[in-house]
Amino acid sequence: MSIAALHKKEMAPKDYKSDVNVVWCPGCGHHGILNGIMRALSELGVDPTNLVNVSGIGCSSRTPYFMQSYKMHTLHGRAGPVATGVQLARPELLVCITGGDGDGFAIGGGHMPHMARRNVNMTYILFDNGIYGLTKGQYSPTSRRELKAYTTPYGGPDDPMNPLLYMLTYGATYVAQAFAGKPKVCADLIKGALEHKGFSYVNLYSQCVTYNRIDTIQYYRDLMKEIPEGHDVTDLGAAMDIARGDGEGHRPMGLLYKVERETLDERLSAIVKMVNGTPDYDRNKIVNLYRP
Ligand SMILES: Cc1ncc(C[n+]2csc(CCOP(=O)(O)OP(=O)(O)O)c2C)c(N)n1
Ligand SMILES: [Mg+2]
Repeated sequence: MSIAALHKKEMAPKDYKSDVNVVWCPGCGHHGILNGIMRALSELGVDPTNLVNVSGIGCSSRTPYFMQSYKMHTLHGRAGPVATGVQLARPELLVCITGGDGDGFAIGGGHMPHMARRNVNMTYILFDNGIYGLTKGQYSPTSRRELKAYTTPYGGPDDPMNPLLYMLTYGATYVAQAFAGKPKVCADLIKGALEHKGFSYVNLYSQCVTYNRIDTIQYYRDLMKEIPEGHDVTDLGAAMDIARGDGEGHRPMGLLYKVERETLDERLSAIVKMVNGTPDYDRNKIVNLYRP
């Protein structure tokens, strides 16, 4: 997708809302992220008929229902491969995944590195509440050890993973983080992600007021620290240092990394062009090379 080439439409953020009732708990951070997404779409003037929102399963994965766009609510953890297929089949559309920490990093974890290393031209917005919300409170790969969940009533045995370091390591070309209590910051980072050519990943902390009672909005307010001005977003080493944390227990808020790299659809179309432009290309000959 090139956002500049898309058909534009002037719409207020609330116009991106569908007529499906938002069923999240009152006070859930997911509301703030939804507002941030709609604000970003409005500022970019995205025509909802140019947008495909793909999700897996979870409270956060219900986002496509609440918004105007084409959408696919797929299987738990499988938004990535489905969205990759959509992007390759219809590269002229804007493709976006919305989903949770369980969906993305537990059952869907096997797909994450491949979206990043292949630089699939789409955006992944991860609602990170450190819990499985929809299934009523099991600990997730991003839960803190202190969290007493149904599956870890005495606290967890595992250290949480670091989604930012993970995405930087595997080659995502846009990596950002914020929290639901700052919808304007979320909107700005999502806007940048949607405009970016390549795989953009936005990690958005979200308070789960029902099943994760320790990661409260106040906890996130104290936890998040804006990335200092002057950070060079093209410096991978500097981005990784920031992703590791400041040593005082804070987590970064803002844009960590943004670079240009060839996307999967560009590389595939180059291969197709090469094959079509080779007069003596014989598909069977090449296939036969691999036969015993
Ligand atoms: C194959 C499969 N396994 C398990 C489930 C049950 N399940 C549904 S949602 C979910 C976890 C959701 O957590 P997360 O992705 O963090 O989203 P949240 O609800 O917290 O927004 C699980 C385990 C399922 N639907 N399908
Ligand atoms: Mg979750």
